[in-house]
Amino acid sequence: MKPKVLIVMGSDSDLPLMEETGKALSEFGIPYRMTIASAHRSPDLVEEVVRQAGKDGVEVIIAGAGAAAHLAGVIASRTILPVIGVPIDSSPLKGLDSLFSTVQMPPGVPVATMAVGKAGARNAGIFAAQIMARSDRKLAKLLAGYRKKLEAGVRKKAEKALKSGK
Ligand code: RP5
Repeated sequence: MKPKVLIVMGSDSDLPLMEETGKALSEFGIPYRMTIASAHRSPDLVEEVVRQAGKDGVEVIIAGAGAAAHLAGVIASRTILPVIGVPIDSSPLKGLDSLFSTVQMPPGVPVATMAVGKAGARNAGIFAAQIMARSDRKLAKLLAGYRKKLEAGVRKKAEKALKSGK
């Protein structure tokens, strides 16, 4: 199946975290491709990967990077596809650096920045699904069902807490 989402990460050390994004996409049946390209170590490869994504009909690009995390912004500079950034907590600054360098895009070239770390990696997959659901009814239904499941989970926990007096 042709990938609809491209996940790019700055290093193979980001893979365990970015697999969360892949898992979320799979839950909604969205085909994706994952690759590694570094904005500072392999800038030409980043360009190639983005160009190929355009040719392949990819709809959303997700970029995860740690430290001075300029990957999502560099990718966004090369495409008008929506780019979702995941700041990774891989450096001694525990992701505060990645958050700032991903979120703080100057006007003109936006990056939709997620939370730092695992939550952000999962949310990136869900957010990509939400973007694509604008033109995909089946996907919109799946997302609505997912939200219902989330709510049911909270209601169940609330009931349990009330019963036990916690
Ligand atoms: C960033 O630097 C990567 O996204 C990774 O989070 C971090 C460390 O990379 P490695 O030194 O582990 O390759 O470019």
